[in-house]
Amino acid sequence: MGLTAGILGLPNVGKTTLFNALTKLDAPTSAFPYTTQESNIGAVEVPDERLDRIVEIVKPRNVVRTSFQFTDVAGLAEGASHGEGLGNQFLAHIREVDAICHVVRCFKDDNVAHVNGAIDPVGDIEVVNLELAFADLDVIAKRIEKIEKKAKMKADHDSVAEYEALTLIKQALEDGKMASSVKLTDEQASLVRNFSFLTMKPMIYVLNISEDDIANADKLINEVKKAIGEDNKVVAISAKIEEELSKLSDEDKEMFLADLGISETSLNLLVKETYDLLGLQTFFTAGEKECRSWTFKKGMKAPQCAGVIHSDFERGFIKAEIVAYDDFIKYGSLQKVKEAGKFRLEGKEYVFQDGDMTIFRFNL
Ligand SMILES: Nc1nc2c(ncn2[C@@H]2O[C@H](COP(=O)(O)OP(=O)(O)O)[C@@H](O)[C@H]2O)c(=O)[nH]1
Ligand SMILES: [Mg+2]
Repeated sequence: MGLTAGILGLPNVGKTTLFNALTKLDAPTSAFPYTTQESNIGAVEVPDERLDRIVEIVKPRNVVRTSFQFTDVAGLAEGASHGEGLGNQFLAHIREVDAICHVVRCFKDDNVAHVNGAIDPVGDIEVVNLELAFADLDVIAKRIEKIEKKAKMKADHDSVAEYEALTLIKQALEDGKMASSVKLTDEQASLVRNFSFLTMKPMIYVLNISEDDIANADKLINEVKKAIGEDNKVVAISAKIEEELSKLSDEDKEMFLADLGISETSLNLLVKETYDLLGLQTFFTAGEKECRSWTFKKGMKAPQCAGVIHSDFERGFIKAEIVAYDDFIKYGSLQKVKEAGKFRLEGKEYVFQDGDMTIFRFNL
């Protein structure tokens, strides 16, 4: 699918630690700022209990889980928009990501330097978001300079509409809001899309908490939401624990989680939320040879979804045989679903739904 979620935040907040936990890779972390000079990129498997249930029923010889990409973006600092830290290079990397996991340091550790001296999650969030806003304002100022004259003379429709959109976004940013809060018409949105505004990207806040605070996670989340707005997505995670967990076998991990009295790690929750933030959904193929989850973008039609598996499937697409996941579980086998009349044959215009189980019919 080519979409990537960027991990972003001040230095030494645990971004690379989180990246390692997510990808099970081993990128270097350190107690000193700016260790990550080059962005780390890795794939993350999407946990899905539905696939687990399908596997229990079908008992295939092989199981493959879909994945998507995370990027651990190198070095943001206060002043990045003026060239501090890795400066502009950093901002260019952020422009390329499709959603942002904004990591915020909540853990205390005297051995790990805090760039601003003290633990202050809400203050840090403001610092980072302000840098993103400055970068966007910079882009807007340059563009407005170029098109203002044309727009004011009402020379052509597009520049008038673009000017209006940019002015709206500029105003929001100057009021301390994100570009994503601005309601644009479809036309305006498409005119400003190419600027890839940083504050327009969907964002989830990841509070990196101490092990001792796991029990208090909800309280912390609520405090942060109260300060930055209730409609923001916020999760709490202990990156360090998650990194340790990611190195355990599934069996040991389950025991560890049982000890903590939880069934799912917050890491899984973060992966699912980010997947959703990117507008991604899942369909399944379920054969005796292999059961597999596949990723598609919300709104994709049947031939495009076939193309996710293989470009030949898209080119030669005829029909998609579809069974909804809930029906499959309810009736217990494909045969019984068919007998109950819940099996569908869909054509080119069918918009795939999250959880569809499918077999593509194609002709080459
Ligand atoms: N105590 C504690 N240390 C952490 C945690 N997460 C990261 N660290 C440590 O903080 C330092 C910076 O982490 P790193 O992932 O490199 O931060 P980055 O600069 O944001 O990529 C490393 O020494 C990590 O081991 C945590 O949850 N608790
Ligand atoms: Mg790092």
